[in-house]
Amino acid sequence: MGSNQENITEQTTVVIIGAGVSGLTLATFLQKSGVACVVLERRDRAYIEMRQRAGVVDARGVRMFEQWDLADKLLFGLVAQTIDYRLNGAGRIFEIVGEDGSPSRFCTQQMLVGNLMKEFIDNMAGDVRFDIADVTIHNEEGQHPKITYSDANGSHALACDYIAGCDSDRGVSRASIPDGVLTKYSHEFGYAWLAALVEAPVTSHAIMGVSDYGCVAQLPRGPHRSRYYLQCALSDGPEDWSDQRIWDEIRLRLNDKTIQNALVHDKFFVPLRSVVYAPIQYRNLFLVGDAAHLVPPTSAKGMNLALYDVDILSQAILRAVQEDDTMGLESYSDTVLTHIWNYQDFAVWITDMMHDAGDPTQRGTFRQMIARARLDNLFDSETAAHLHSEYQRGMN
Ligand code: RFL
Repeated sequence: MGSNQENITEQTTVVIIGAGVSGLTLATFLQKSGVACVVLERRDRAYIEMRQRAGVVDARGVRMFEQWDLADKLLFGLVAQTIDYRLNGAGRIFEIVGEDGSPSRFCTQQMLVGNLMKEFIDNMAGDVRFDIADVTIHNEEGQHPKITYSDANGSHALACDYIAGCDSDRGVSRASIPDGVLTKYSHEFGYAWLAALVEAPVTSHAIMGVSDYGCVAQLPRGPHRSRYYLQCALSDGPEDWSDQRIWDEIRLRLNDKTIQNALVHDKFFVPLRSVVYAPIQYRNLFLVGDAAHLVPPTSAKGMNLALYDVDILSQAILRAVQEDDTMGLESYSDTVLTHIWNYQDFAVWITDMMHDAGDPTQRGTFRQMIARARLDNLFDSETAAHLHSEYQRGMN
């Protein structure tokens, strides 16, 4: 399309902004159902296929892909996800399964996104426009929405019925909603996590450990890589954390002197926060995934919450387009937010417990003793372990 065509407005049913995990999943479901859609992405394909993030698709997400007959194409490795909670080196392993006992699947976000690209673009001839800029949403009352954007060939316009804002926390979708429409609910935990991607063989389970030195987590990220997370101060930066210090702290916090140093591929710092926006729809624009809500990485669920949103939104769009029934779209925000608040409850509970039980400088020794009592209960009592499972199952 050349710049001489900038006055031509193309037509589609759904414009999806963002080709991350939620945008590509939604696009694949719509395309498979015969609903026309265009995905607009500011990065190039190679960059997106390299982006390292989540590691596990939960039981609910697995069922969703199975229902679309896509699980075998998109997800690899069938494993029941287990998580090993430790206090000063000792603890208990929990199995995390769906309410019907169905397992989650080990599949990194990177693998899932790569497979979605192959399915949507290469197999289904889906339309993703990479490297675009200046996305602007025109979503006026009583008018058909329109998206304008530019690329190397000039500026373009796309008219559509619905817009899916899958462009994460800093995208243009949420920012296009006028002031005063959305309420932002947020909670800052007061500390950060250093995230370090290391060359270390995965264990059969994820680990969440806490000791007097602070909290540490280890999550599988492919056959030979793990992501370690280490609680640190909000003000910490790379100069405070040499590779040697990372390994020393991992050994201390897991109370395991046998862990060997390995190559650290990258490290960055993530402040721990929970955020929910409400409502997550405005006229014909629907916010999805990180554009609508953030959970702290402690809960390892951001990608799975994004997949939940896609499940609800794709069904609602199909009902609207194929049956002229917009009820699902009208209740999209309420349906998703009920699920999100339940999950935020779990995320705050687990994050507080795992951090308070360690270094008491953040919230004091009283909170530390309460958190340790909770962890002991979790390890010792079937009731508390059951409560944990119920929390998890409620999310499935
Ligand atoms: P994504 O995947 O970030 O995709 C958003 C896409 O939108 C594009 N974009 C734009 N495109 C066009 N115009 C604009 N103006 C645009 N602005 C942005 C971006 O380039 C991108 O391609 O968001 P989505 O789809 O909402 O998915 C959310 C998940 O990616 C996120 O919740 C998870 O990665 C969170 N997360 C984890 N989730 C889990 O379930 N388990 C985990 O173990 C887990 N670990 C993590 C994580 C997130 C991390 N980051 C981001 C700090 C570990 C890390 C390190």
